Amino acid sequence: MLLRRRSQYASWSFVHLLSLTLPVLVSFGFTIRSFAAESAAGHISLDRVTNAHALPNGVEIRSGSAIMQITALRKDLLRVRIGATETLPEDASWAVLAASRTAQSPTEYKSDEHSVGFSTGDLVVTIERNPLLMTVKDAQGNVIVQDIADRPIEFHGNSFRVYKQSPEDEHYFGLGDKPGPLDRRNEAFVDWNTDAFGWQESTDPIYKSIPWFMTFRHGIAGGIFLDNTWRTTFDFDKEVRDGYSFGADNGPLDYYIFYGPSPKQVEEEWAWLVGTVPLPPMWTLGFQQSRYSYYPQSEVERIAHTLREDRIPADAIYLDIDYQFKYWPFTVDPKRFPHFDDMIRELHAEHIRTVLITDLHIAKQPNQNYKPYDEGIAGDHFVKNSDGSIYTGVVWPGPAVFPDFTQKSSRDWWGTLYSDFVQKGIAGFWNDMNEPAIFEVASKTMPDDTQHRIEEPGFKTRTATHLEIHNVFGMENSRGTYEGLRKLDPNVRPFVLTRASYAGGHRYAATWTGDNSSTWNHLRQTGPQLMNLGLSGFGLAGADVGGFAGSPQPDLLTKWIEVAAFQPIDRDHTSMGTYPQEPWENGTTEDLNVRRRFIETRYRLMSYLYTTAEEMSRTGIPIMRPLFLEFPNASKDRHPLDLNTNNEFLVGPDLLIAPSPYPDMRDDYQAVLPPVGWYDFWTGEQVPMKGLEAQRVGNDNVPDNDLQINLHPSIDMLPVFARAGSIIPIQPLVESTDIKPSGPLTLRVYPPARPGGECSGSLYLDDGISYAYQKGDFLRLKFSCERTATGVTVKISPREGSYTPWWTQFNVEIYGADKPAASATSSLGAVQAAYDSEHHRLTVVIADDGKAAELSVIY
Ligand code: NBV
Repeated sequence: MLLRRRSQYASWSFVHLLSLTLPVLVSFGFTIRSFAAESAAGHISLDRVTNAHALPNGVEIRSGSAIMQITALRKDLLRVRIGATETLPEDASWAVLAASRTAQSPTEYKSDEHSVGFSTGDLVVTIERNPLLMTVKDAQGNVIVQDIADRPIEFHGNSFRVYKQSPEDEHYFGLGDKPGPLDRRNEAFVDWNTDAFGWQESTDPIYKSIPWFMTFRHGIAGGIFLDNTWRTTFDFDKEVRDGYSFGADNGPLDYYIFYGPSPKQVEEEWAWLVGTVPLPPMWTLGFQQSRYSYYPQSEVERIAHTLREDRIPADAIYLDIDYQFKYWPFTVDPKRFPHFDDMIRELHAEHIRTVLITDLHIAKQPNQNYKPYDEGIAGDHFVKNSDGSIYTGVVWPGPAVFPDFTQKSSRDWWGTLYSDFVQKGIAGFWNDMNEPAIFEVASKTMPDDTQHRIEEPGFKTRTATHLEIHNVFGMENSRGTYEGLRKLDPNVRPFVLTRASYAGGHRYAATWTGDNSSTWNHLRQTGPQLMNLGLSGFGLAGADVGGFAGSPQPDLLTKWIEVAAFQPIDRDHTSMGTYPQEPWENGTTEDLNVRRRFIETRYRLMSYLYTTAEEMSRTGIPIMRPLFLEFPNASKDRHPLDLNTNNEFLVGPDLLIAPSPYPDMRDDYQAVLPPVGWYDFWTGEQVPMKGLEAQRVGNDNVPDNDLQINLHPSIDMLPVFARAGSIIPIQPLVESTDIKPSGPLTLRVYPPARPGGECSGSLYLDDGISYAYQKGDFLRLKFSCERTATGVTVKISPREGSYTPWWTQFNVEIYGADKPAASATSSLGAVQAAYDSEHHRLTVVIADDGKAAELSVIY
C-alpha cells in the first residue's frame, strides 16, 4: 500500500515538474496567450490575477481562462470554486445541505495594485495579484490557510491539485475511517471506497471517502472540505516539506475553508454545512451481539437466551447473510428460519431487537417471483453498462444487479423493499458491501464506465460514469434505506448501519470500521479511527468488538469489551469460521464477570450516553472526543494534547478513558490528564496532579509531564476518570434499554478542583424511540454546583419538556468529601447525608417534584 501511495505522488511530482518548467519556457520567446499558463496538453496554472471584481459576499477572480470565486457562507466559513476554462463547476453537492451551500454573508471588498480580497468580520482574505497567492487570516492576524508561493493551483486536463502551507506545528484530523495515527501529518491518502477485508494500519483506501479534515495549530482550529466525489488524494507534508495538498482525478474544484477558532466551533460549522447524526433510537446505544452468521433459528434463540441467562445486558442481535434464501436480499430462508416472525416476536419479548443485513446487490433471478428483481427491471432501476444494457456483477447471490441510487425514483423504490421486514417488527438494517464490492474482478468494484443516472436537486439531470459516482454510491444506498424507513414507519426513528459512505452520509446511517482483525493492534486502532470518524461527522460509529478476522485470545476479548463499553456503538461481531466470540465464550467465569461488569457500566451510564448523543444530534460534537477538542489550550505550546497521550479519549465532555497505549503490554504506563482536576470514576478518589497545582491552562511554563499520572495495567480494570466540575447521571441497571429502570436517578457530583471553579452537567431523556420529542415530549435538566469554603451547593433546574421520567428521587452523591457532613439542607428542608469514607462520598436522597431544587452540604 505504501508503495502505491508513493508511486502516485511520484507521478504527480513529475507532472508538476513539467508544469513548473513550462511557464519558464514560454516566457523565453513565445507570446503568452493568457496569464493562466496554458499548454496544448490542457495544463492550466492559476499563477496571476488578470481580473477581479467584488461580489456581495466575496470576490470573483480571473486568471486567464480560469475563473475563481471565493465567497463567504458565514463569517467563519468560505467556499472556493474554480473552473479552468471560463465556467465554474456545477453548483451542486451530495454532501452539503442546500440551504448552507447557498447561504451568503456580506463582505467588505478591498483592492489595490498588489492585492485584492475581502473581510468577513472574522476572516480577512487576501489574494496577491502576481503571483496569485491566497491567504486567509483571522482578525488577530493568525494565518488559517495560505497558498504556497511556487505551487499555484493547477489543472492537468481534468485533474487538479491545490497546495497549502503546512507550518511544522500544524496538525490534521478527520478524513473519516482511514487507519493510522490520529494526526494525519506525514501521511498521504486516497479516497476511493474499497472493500478492505483484513485491512491493516497502513491500508489505504478503505471503505469510506470523507474528504474533510480539521487543521489545528497552536490552539487555533480551521478546516478544509474538498467536495468532490471522484478519486481524490491528500498529502500532508509528505510530497512537499511544510506543505499539504489535495486534488482529484476529475470533477469540481470546489472546496470550503473553516475557521474556529476553537475545534468545537469547527465541528459545529461542519455540522451546519453537512448536517448532523439524527437522534438515534436509544437501543442502538445498548450492547449489540452479532456474528457472520447466526443460523438456524434455534441458534439465534440460544444466543438470546444465553445473553439473558448470563445476565449480559443487550439490546440487539444481528442476522448476517445466512438468514437469506440463497443470499438473495429481502428474502428469508424458510429451512433455516421456519418460524421467522415468531422468532422476531420472541426476541422482542426478551427486549432484544433484530437487525437484518440487506445488501444492495439484487440477485439476477428473472422468472423466480423474486420481487426486488422483477420490480427493479419493470421500473428501470438498475445501473447500466456504457452500451445501455444492465450491468451484472457477481457477489453473494452469484450474478447480481445494482439499484441506481443516485436516481431519486430508484432510491424511493429501494425504500419500499423494506415494507415486509418493517411490518414484522425488524428494528434496524445493515447496508454492507456498498462500496460497491464486486467479486471476481481485479478492481473489486464496478467498471469505471458503468452509467448512473443523476436525479437530484442542484445537479443537472444527467448520466454520470461510475468514476464520478463510486464514492457516493454507498451513501446514497444508505440514504435510500433511511428515507424509505422514515416513510414506512413515520413515528419510529430508523437505524441504518452502512459500511461505505461519503461526507454527510452520517445524516442517514451509523457506521462501523469494517473487517478489522482480532489483534491487540486492532484494538489499539479503534481509538484514533473512531475519533477521526467522529470529527468527520460519523459520531455514531463502532469497531467490531473482539475483531472480525481471526479469533481473539481471552484477554484480548475482555480488554476489547472493556474499551468498547465507552465507544459510541458497542457491537460484538466476528467472521464465519472463527471461534465463538460472545461475552461468555472464550474465557473463564472470571473473564465473563469482568466483561459483564463493563457492559453493565455502559447501561448504568445510559442517561449520560444518551444525553451526549442528543448533544451530537444538535451540535455535531461527537460522542467520542479527542482531548484537544475539549481542551484545545491545555498543553505546552498549545499543541494537541493527544499527541502526548497515546490513545486516550473522552466520552462526552466529562469522562476520560485511558487504556494502555499498548494494551498487550503489562508495563506501567503514563496517562495525560488535562489540567482541570480529575476523579477516579471507579473509586471516587481525587487524582493528585502537579500540573493542577500550577493552574496550567495555556501556561507554557509548566512542562507537559506535570500532567502525567502513572497507571498500572490489569486485565480486569480500565482507567476511567471523571472531570472535576462535572455532574454525571447514573441510572439503575436494566438488561435492555427497553426496560424502564426503577429507583432514583443518581447524580454523581464531582466538585471543581478549587473553590469558585465551574461545575455543571445536564440530562436529556425522551421515549428513546419515536419522534414525540420533536413536539415537546422530552425532558431536559441542567445541573450546577459550587464549591464554597465550607462545602458544596448543588442546583437542579426545573424540568424542561413534557416527558415524565421514571424516577421520583435524586440520589445525590458528592465526591471528594474528606469527612462526614456537618449539615445538609435541601430546598424542601433538612436532609440526611450519609458518609462513605472509603469513597470520600456524601450521599443525600432528595425528592424530584419537577421543580427547581437546591441542596447545600456543609462538611
Ligand atoms: O456479510 C458478511 C460480512 C459481514 O459479516 C462483515 O461485517 C462485512 O464487513 N461481509 C463483510 C461480507 C464478507 C466478509 C468476508
